[in-house]
Amino acid sequence: MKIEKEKLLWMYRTMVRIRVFEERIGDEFAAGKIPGFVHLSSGQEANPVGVCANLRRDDYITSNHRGHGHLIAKGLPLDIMTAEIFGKKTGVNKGKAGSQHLTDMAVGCLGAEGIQGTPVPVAVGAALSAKLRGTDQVAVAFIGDGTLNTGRFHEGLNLAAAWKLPFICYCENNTWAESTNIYDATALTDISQRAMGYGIPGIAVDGNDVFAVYEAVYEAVARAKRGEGPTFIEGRTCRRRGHFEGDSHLYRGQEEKDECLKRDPIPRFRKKLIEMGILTEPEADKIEREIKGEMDEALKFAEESPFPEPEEVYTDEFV
Ligand SMILES: Cc1ncc(C[n+]2csc(CCOP(=O)(O)OP(=O)(O)O)c2C)c(N)n1
Repeated sequence: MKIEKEKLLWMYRTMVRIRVFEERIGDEFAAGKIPGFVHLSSGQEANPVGVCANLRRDDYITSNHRGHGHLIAKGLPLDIMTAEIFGKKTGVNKGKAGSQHLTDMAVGCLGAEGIQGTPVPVAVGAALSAKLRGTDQVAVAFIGDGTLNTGRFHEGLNLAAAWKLPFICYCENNTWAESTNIYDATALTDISQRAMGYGIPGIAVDGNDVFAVYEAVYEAVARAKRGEGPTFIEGRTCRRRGHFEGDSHLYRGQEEKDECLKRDPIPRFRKKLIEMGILTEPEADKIEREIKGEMDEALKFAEESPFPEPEEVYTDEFV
């Protein structure tokens, strides 16, 4: 499939942006500057980028606890996102959402959710709204493999299939749900086969290959826009870090961790773009430098911003 140069460069830049963001947020958390929990998505960047490269700004996404990459790929600026994670008043949700509930309607993000499974019915609702309003918008729910056994997943996917809604369920299968492996908790580990139970297509792709993700989602978006209903896509990926920052991460063997580092989607994409003549080594290095500078600015903005006033604690709870 041919992807235009401008889009390929956006995809590369966005994958690097997510990696730089996540690694710096990890450092800031370790330095005690971030309240609450953070769950980083380093290693999984090809999934949000391959998905969101197919979406318009007015398409919808919902996300989970490991959501930073999804929001960055959908267009949320780093400064107001960093400020939000720092709990600051200038954050995209005025410092009241934090890492796990980042929301920005301006870029079609209906919210990250800390409760597993919730991204599915919320995105299905958005897909129903698009259908009723007669728009050609699509809605994507990002979930992890640990969410497949929740009732919300089943109820949402069933309804979306029955009503042929413009919905895509994208599952980042990193094979771990906290410290529980998919092989210990799920009988059918070839999870894209589950789609058969809903009467919809189920596709499995290498979630560390951004081209493979892009192509699968391209087809799913076209199907949704034709009014043929949802698609379930499994991106087979791996996380480079622990479940959350501070996780001792002892439940995974060294061999598996090393294997994940070798599967890094970013050098793989970079190499491919250089072979294709889209990018040169110096241009790729420049992109990385620029993004590090952008992140320095975002951190400065977050650190220098004030916390919300105590009297604001009950405002903006419902909008
Ligand atoms: C309904 C519900 N049950 C349990 C939890 C606790 N919990 C938080 S993250 C997580 C694992 C999620 O795994 P997965 O969906 O595979 O995503 P990953 O962390 O691998 O990205 C669990 C069980 C929760 N947040 N919500």
